[in-house]
Amino acid sequence: MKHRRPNQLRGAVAVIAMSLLATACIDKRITVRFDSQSVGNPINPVNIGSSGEFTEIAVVSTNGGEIIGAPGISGNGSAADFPDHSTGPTAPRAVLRITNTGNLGLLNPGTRDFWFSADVNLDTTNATAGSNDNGNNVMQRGLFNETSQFKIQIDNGNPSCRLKGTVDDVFLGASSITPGEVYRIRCERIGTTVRLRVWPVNTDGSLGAAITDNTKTVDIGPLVFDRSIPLSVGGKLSNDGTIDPATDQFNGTIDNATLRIDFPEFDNPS
Ligand SMILES: [Ca+2]
Ligand SMILES: [Ca+2]
Ligand SMILES: [Ca+2]
Ligand SMILES: [Ca+2]
Repeated sequence: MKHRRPNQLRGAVAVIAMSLLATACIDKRITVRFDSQSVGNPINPVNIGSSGEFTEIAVVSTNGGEIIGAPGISGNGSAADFPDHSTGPTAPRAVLRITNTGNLGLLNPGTRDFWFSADVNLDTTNATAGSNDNGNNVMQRGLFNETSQFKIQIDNGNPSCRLKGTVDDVFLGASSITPGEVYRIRCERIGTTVRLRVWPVNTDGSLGAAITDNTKTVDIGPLVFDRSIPLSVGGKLSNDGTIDPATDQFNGTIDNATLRIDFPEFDNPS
C-alpha cells in the first residue's frame, strides 16, 4: 500500500475531525471568552470554539488602537475593552478578526440554523452623527452590500440585527440599552424565523428578563461567503481583513462572543 504524504494525511485527519464534529451534539464554532487576560494590558484573544484549530484570530488595529483586558462580570472572567470614541483623522481603531485558515469554510451557516451573540457594555460616548465613528458594530460577517451578511450593531443605543442571504434580507431592531450596563444580544435564524433577543446581565452573571424579543418570518435563503471573508468583533473589516477608519468602532467592553451553527435545543437558552 502506498503511504500518504504528510500533507495528505493532515488533510485527511482534518476532514475526519470535522466530520466527527459535524455529528457531535454541540457544534461550538466560535467561542471567544476573553478570559485569563491581564487587566489593563493588550489582549491575547483565543477562540476556544470547534473552529479554533482551523481559524486564525487576531487584533487588527490602526493609529495605535488596542483592545485591553478588563474585568468581566461575575463568573465570566475577563472581558475586552475596545477603543474610546474618537472622530479625528488619526483616531485609534481596533477590531478582532477571525478568519478560516484551511480549506474548510467553518464560519458559514449556509442553509443551516444558526445564532450569534455577545455580551456588551457600551460607553456613554459611543457615536457622533456624520463622523467616521457614527455607530457600534458588535459582531458580523460580510458587509452591507455583499451577497450575505450577519451582523449585530448598536446605533443610537438601539441594538439591531441584520441578516442577508441569497434570497432576502431582514432587519430586526431592539429597545434601547443603557450605557454602563451589561447586556447579552443574540440574533438567530431557525428555518424562516429570525429572532433578536436582548437580556440585561445581572451582576451575578445571570440573565434578567429579556427587554427585547422580536421575531420576523422571512426566508432569507442560504448565506454564502468567500472563505477568506473575516468574521469581526467590535467593528467592521474590509473583505481583505484590513481596517477602515470608519469602522463603526464599538466603544466599551465585549465578552462571550459566540457563533453556533446547527445547535441543539439544550444549547438554546430561553
Ligand atoms: Ca470573559
Ligand atoms: Ca453600523
Ligand atoms: Ca462607536
Ligand atoms: Ca474603553
